[in-house]
Amino acid sequence: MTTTKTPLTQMKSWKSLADHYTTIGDVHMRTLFADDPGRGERLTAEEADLFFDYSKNRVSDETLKLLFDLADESGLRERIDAMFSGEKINITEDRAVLHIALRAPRDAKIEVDGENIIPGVHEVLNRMSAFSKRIRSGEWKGYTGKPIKNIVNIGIGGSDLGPVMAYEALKHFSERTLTFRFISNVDGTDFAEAVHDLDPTETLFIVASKTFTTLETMTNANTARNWLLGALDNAEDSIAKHFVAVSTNAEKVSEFGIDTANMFGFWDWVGGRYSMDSAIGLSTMLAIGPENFLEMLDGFHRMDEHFRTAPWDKNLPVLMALLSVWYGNFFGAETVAVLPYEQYLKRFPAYLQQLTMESNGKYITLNGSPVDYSTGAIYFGEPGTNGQHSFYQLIHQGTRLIPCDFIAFGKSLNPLGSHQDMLVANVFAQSEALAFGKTEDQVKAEGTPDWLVPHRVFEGNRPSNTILADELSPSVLGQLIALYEHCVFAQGTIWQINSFDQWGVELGKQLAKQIIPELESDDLPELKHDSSTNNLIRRYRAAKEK
Ligand code: G6Q
Repeated sequence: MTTTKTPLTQMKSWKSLADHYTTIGDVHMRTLFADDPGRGERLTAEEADLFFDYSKNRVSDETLKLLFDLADESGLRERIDAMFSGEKINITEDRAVLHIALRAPRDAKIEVDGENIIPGVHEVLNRMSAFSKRIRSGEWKGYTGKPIKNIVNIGIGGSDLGPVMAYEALKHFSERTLTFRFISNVDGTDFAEAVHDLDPTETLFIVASKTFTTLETMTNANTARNWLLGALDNAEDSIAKHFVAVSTNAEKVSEFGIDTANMFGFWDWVGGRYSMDSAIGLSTMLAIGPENFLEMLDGFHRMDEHFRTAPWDKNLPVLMALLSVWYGNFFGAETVAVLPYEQYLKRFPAYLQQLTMESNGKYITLNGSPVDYSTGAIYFGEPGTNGQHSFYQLIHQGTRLIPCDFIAFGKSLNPLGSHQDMLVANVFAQSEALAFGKTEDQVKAEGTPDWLVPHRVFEGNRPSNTILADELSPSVLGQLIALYEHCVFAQGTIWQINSFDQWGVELGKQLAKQIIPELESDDLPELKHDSSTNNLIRRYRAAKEK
């Protein structure tokens, strides 16, 4: 299936932006702020608990107008409506894209193939809540009668990154008598280290896999089963007490030996990297409790409604998306740094790496033709202030333009003396330094010797957004995630790509399946790869035998 649409670079608004870039591209933010002193208050937007300051960007009102024209000409409004109404916009997999249904209220109505999917969503949420209460209260007992103390999520990619990130982000709200671990890598070390101090009789495994066929997850799940059975005299009926599954594939779940009564389902209209608020978030609910989980869903929903209804100039995800397109396609920026000044968000950049790059790392348009412009940027980041003592140098004085998203909070969940003031002072100092820099005259006025002056000049004009909220809560986390989810979709819409498939991960998976027996067989089989791969396989086999 293909869609007909004016190619991006032939759109009127695109051409106007290209023209406009020649006049504004070099204008310094010092000038933009000097000419418009109210800019810092004006170029802001607010929704739910998030305050968004986008004034420190290389844009004028004209730039914004042209970017909004681009959103219109790209049919963004229609695409948003199509997504929310359950149209199968993931055309290469013939699927609707309805993560927004996972957080829709009970009385909402969204149809897929003629069926309202909302009652099913709430039915699973109810089952997750009932199960979480049984585990958290100690009512659910392991095979030997002991309550569960350890919860181990086994999953990878979308079935791991969201749960890990959310657990870390909301640790403050978590039940501290429970221990949470996450196993994703097929590297045996991940499993060994995760369970080395755990008692199998007090451990519950959540096998989280949409397909229930993923090599890494099934390998780890089998190892977990053997680990448990090894401690319980191979009592197969212990599995029901120590394993639950989160999946769309009931058949494979029961083949593995998990009672489907202990399975929490979701649907093919939830993409892996958009699934942390589905049953894939069971570990999150076990950690923070059903009420907090529902509060998080409410935060997502508030951002969903905002994205669906707000005009572009107030629409946080759309503003973020348009700014990133502006830098990526007109300034040649290749990356975006996400810099949360909140230790609990330490895994947020890693989570966003998948959300952004697996979604928008595509060079083929919805029409099936190659793009002639850049698409998805490289997202990376670390929590502040740590990053400042590491890679920020390149953002300040390197040769590349790296737009930054700073995320900061008014209050700390762990108030300690003046820590929070110091933390937040650093956020504001960074965005100020990036935007305005330090001129040669300023450096000289400090008495710097002439030869050292060029090294100490900061040219500035480096853009950033600042997202400010009062405090990190389950709802605020939901708002932040939905903000980036919708930003990704808006970017993908402008680039005319499908943000919801991931064919790029397939080839490596297929080849690995072919290579596994070549590493495991007793005798060296005939190798038919290229000379490099053949040689590496031989070296590995030799190393194994040493
Ligand atoms: C996400 C991707 C991918 C997926 C994992 C795990 O959008 O599709 O990261 O989540 O490969 O897949 P399963 O949940 O099927 O094991």
